[in-house]
Amino acid sequence: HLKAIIFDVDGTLAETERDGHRLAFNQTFAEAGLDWDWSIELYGELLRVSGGKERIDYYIKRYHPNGQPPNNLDEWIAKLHQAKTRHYRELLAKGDIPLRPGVKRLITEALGEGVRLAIATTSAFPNAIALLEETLNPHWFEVIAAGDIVPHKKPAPDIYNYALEKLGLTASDCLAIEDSRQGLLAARGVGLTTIITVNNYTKNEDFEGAALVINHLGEPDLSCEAIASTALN
Ligand code: XBP
Ligand code: MG
Repeated sequence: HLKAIIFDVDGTLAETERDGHRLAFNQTFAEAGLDWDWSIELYGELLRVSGGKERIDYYIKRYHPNGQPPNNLDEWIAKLHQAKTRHYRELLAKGDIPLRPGVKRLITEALGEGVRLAIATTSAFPNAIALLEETLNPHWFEVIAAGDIVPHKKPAPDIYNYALEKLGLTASDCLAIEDSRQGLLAARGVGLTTIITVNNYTKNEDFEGAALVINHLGEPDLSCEAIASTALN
């Protein structure tokens, strides 16, 4: 019997990466006078590092290894990342980043059936909240586990551990919905049955261990009950 669904945010609830996070990073770089510009293609590689601050750090070390790093690199990155969060929220407020197909239907149905909802994301907390405010309702989610609330980001299982603990449930009562291999590894790391909805950035990844891999949740016969029975059996 399914008690809760734990949703990833980026790439799962909405296609936030290419025209959301990526653009916000680029706007931030331009504003800071940096000539860094993350193309759609390069961003695909950078997405392998989850977490915005971690991604910037990786990019600097990989693509500008001979640059003059500021005295306190971590602090400098954290400041840059704060500006990025501001830009990202401004992009979201324009309403150009809609939910993926079937997301709202599944969530509404789950709520109607008393299935509890939670979020487990690598993204910064203000970003997750902003997306939920724009598209759904943050209050529908009992637990919003995000960003730096745990020390290790996906593919580490920490964020899912945290969410399960806060829900007071064990993995066998719940289902995770993810879009990436990083997310799958994190969810499987705590033993969660996981459904993958792929997107352009993740469609060629290895999803070994997923209970179900689909294009999106918009199939009419993918009711909450059907999903639960496919995945939990
Ligand atoms: C999302 C991420 C995040 C976002 C950027 O991964 O990797 O880093 O790209 O968000 P997932 P922040 O969908 O697996 O949670 O800049 O706020 O970190
Ligand atoms: Mg994701």
